[in-house]
Amino acid sequence: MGRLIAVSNRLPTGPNPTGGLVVALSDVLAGSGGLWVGWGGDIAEAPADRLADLGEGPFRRLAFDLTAAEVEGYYLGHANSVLWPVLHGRTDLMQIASGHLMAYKAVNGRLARMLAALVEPDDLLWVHDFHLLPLAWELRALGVENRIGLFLHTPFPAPFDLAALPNAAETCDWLMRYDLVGLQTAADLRKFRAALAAVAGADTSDDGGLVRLGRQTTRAAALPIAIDTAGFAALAEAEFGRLPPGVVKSERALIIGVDRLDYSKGLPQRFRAFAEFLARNEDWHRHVSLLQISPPTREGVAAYDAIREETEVLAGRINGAYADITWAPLRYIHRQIPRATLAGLYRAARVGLVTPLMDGMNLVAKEYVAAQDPADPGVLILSQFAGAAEQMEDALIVNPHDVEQVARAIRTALTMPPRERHRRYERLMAGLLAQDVHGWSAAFLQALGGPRPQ
Ligand code: GDG
Repeated sequence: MGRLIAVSNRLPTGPNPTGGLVVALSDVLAGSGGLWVGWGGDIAEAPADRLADLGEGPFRRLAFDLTAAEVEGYYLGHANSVLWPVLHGRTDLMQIASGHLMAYKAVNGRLARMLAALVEPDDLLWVHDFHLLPLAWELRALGVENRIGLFLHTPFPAPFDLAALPNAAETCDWLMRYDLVGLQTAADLRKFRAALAAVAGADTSDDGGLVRLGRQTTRAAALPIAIDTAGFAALAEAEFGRLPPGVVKSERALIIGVDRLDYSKGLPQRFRAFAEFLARNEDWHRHVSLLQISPPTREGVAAYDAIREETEVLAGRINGAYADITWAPLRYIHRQIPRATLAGLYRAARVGLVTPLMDGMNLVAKEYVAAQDPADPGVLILSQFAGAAEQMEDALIVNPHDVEQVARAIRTALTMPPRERHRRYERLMAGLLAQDVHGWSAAFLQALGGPRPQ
């Protein structure tokens, strides 16, 4: 194999970038002399046709810039105001603008030209996520014949939702130019095949995963992303002891929620379920608190301003109704906290509350379990609509729309006997150890490097 070239919207930044994806790809990138290409986060005056070499680190990083207009059209516009809602079944939130679609294509076209200039014949290209759907199409147009794989971190939509895109058939055509399209779950794979057949008339009769459309053939596979289980467990164990005094109070049970502030994560429904739990369980007043950590994301997109408003109003209302002079039932943090602190907090929490309305995988569910103390593990409550639910059947699986059911699950989790907590934790943890992020990246690269789909 030649070099691995990873391409994503955002380049991992900082002196010591963390996160499972970076951990997983670091070894392969370093071992193959490979590189990672992405937006460095800078805003340029004019579209630049050159990548900046950020040099040092575990692997080589090459950054491109975006202009303010490109951030508006490509990133906040077509990617986050059209594709993200469609991929999450929220076509009602789409903000279609032809100028945004043009900017999306222009950025992908420019990135393809910069990549084509540095690709060598044996390199493997691994493209990440919905920001870069046209990249393989653009690269093929420039004569790049290398293996190119896409991993889609989001769910894949039903045919009906995909059809709501302003360019549904073109989007299918883009996907067909990849040698491999990796999806999070078996359910997403089924929807991918159904949508390509319904929207573009693709032939999906092959049961080996090949999809054919005109002269193009691609391979689609369910390759669920995972975490660096052992590394995260060790981090949580070390950091639990470093939590500031007062975070863990022996008389008070902690419930934790961690989600970018996104409408797909179901925060209003979660807060309503917690309020329902408080209303029905007076014996738990003063003995439980929900810590919700929700760093800001995609600010400036109207739907994100709206979810922030709704979440803050609900949080204020719950504390107004239930708090007393020594206890607030809900602590809501709208800032990013350090990853190490997060790991310690997961371990301190009796309950992990992960209730998205729609989620590609949801790594928080996996991190919460990996962080638990094996001698006294907490309980995961998990939405049936998170991709993670396909693998994590030993969580308390809930319908996030059903606030009464989630309220009951909170009580079940808080009162679960130790034997059952251990049984569920051990099965979940065995799954996370057997399928970690190193296995995931190896599986993707093996599928990408295997026989070319014909
Ligand atoms: C997309 C898909 C898919 C969160 N708050 C803080 C913080 N985080 C970290 C978590 C976790 C990550 O961010 C979030 O990952 P998720 O998987 O939960 O969700 P998305 O951001 O929506 O990710 C998703 C994922 O891609 C991978 O394929 O699972 O479905 O939507 O690692 O720990 N980290 C720090 N401070 C915070 O305040 N340091």
